[in-house]
Amino acid sequence: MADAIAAAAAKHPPAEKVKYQYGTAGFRMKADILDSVMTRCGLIAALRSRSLKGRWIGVMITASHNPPEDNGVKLVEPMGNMLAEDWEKLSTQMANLQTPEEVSKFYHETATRLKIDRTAPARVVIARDTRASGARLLACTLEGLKGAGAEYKDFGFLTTPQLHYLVRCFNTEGTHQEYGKPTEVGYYEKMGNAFQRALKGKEAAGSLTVDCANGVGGPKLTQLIKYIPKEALEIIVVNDNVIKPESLNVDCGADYVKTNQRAPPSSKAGPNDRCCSLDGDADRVMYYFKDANNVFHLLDGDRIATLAASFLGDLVRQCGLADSFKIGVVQTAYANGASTQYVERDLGLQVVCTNTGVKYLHHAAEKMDIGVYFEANGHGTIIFSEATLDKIAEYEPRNPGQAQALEVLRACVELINQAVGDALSDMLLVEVILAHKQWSCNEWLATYTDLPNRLLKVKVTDRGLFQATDAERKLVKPEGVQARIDDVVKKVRQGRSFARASGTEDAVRVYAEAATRAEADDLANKVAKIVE
Ligand code: 16G
Ligand code: ZN
Repeated sequence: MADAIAAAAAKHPPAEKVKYQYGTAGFRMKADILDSVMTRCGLIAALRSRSLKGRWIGVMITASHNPPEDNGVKLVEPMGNMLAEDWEKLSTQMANLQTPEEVSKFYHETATRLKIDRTAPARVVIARDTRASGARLLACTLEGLKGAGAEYKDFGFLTTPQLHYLVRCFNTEGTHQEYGKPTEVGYYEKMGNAFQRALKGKEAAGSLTVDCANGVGGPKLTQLIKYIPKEALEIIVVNDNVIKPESLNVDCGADYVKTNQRAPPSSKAGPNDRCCSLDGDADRVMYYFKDANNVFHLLDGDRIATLAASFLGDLVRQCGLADSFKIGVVQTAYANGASTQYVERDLGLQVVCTNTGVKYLHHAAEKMDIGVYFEANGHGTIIFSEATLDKIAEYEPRNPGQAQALEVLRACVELINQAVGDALSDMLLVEVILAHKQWSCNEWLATYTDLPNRLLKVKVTDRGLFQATDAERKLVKPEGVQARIDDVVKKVRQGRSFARASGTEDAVRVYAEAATRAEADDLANKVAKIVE
């Protein structure tokens, strides 16, 4: 075994002078320096599975919304969650070892230190997005898996959330937590059924145009549509060209729409047409439309969270379950202040703010009975605690009204991908809610008015100097900087601003919001000057 591991590592030496880091979204960089990382991730995935006595671990090869020449890899825990933090560290250490002998030694020493049975089975599910480098990087990963003697199932092309779904299915098969059939078709069947049951005869008003970022979401959505009756919802698929991988995320997709605050230039949508954009691996979704005056409006992650929280709150009340569990909303500092106020004041629900990065939101939501979590950039989902799921499953309605609401609630539980934020699942949930409320995007937008805001990126020599606290809303270092920020914020009506070191780029991000656009811009510029 020792030799097989060293032999696998020997096939792909690490690139010179590159420091690899398992970050908030796994390893992500230019695809041509990733080969060694992939093989080693194969080894780590096998070891992680062995540490859990052969439970299935996921490996997803993707770089999400990054440009076509990038790629990356993330590992998935048995219930479909992101990799545990101590294993992120092990992955980083493994990726930065130089020689094959060091890799083999590290594998065995880690096994010994963590008391992992090296003869335990190792099982891994693997998939990739549509990037041109994917096939090569898959082969590199398989070399690691084979070197470690792991059993694996290669599912070819999948969206990131589909891979998370499969991992959870494999690990819950035959238990009372059974999540679904562990096949790609099983995913579509589950979504399609739940969607129709949740609609309860309601129909979506008008069609939905979905921009798939020329990524894997395109072909997968085309499959999913076969399980959705056209009378219930007509979906128009655009930007689904995966034959030309160099078009991935170029002038389209959720990140383009959010960053540029505009529809993709190729969009042919007319006034009041409901549109949404997925990102390259279909775990983020952004809604948007142009109003009758051709003004563009974005309905981002904050909007999806508030819509879902208000709908679930109503459903739970209609079921007669309002006293049984609490719904909470998890946001980051980037959530628009108006959305926070709407959830707390109008919906009467608790809001928790966490650090940026999906795993932080997910952990906070896990502490709630029903936890709605979304980043403004469109990544998020809703999770139900075990006790909540049991109660919803066992509850006996007392009248026909309760029975009706309960059926919709149970269908929503099925429709929501509780393993991870899933653009396709989130999108169908939004469609269900709009159909029930008989709302267009205009009514959705009218629930509250966003405060004007500005996001700036400030280049700094060392972002490590910027240390934040209080969910990244306050800087503790460099000393004195926060006091100066507080000073300028104080002078602005409805002003709020913070500066935090980016986790993915060498920069500090500055966010500011205020009562007017001019004040928000001015505040952002002033805070940027302070951190420069
Ligand atoms: C990562 C995170 C994303 C977050 C972004 C912030 C995951 C899967 N991805 O892409 O959620 O919004 O980082 O980037 O957690 P920043 O630290 O550069 O602002
Ligand atoms: Zn993504």
